[in-house]
Amino acid sequence: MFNLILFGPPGSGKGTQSEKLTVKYNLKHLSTGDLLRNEIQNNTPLGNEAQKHMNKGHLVPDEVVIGMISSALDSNPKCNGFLFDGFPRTAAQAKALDRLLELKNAPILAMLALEVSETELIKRLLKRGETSGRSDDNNDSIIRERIEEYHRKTTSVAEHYKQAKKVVMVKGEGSVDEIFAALCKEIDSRINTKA
Ligand code: B4P
Repeated sequence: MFNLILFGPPGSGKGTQSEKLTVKYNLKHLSTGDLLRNEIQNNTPLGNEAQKHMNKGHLVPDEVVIGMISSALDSNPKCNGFLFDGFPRTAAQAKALDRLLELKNAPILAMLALEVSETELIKRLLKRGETSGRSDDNNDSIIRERIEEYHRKTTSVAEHYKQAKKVVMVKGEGSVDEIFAALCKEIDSRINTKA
């Protein structure tokens, strides 16, 4: 079993690349963004709480997100490994994930960090906002707030994994296939070293 974290600012392509990586490596995709949007769509109390934060471009409280991930891990005891997409996003989430994975004796193979310029991020998210129906994508100031929130609370998560020498920086600009090939090269070299 091996686990990967796909890391990067909003719009860096985490969701896009996760779809391809989970197929190639037979991993269970855990996107906290998708899990939260699912709760919102189902009009659950958790979804209603999450929506208030997401609509402002803010992160959802740690305890909500950690609880969701913990039950998703428990619901998939037999999978080949997990691809965490958009999680962890705070230092508290990173510590909680360490504890949860320790219990399963299933460490993180790598944190793959996508690097994309701010101009490109804003362009991509506004473009997605034209069709996605996502209220956090179609407003320039909410998008900027999401990027600010990333700098305030999320960039430090990479430091946590740098200490364990797990962080791999990958250029997130170029075609989807080029970026996918670069990610696979990094993953394969780590799987081969482990074997
Ligand atoms: P998320 O759903 O995680 O995702 P995202 O930040 O919108 O971006 P992602 O990087 O996945 O972008 P994508 O591939 O789709 O977060 C949404 C919100 O949920 C957060 O703001 C927060 O409020 C909440 N949340 C989620 N997780 C949380 C957590 N752990 N703790 C607290 N709160 C949490 O790509 C974006 C666009 O770019 C797409 O349209 C795509 O087609 C395009 N694109 C992708 N790759 C491209 C390429 N190479 N070239 C050109 N365009 C590309």
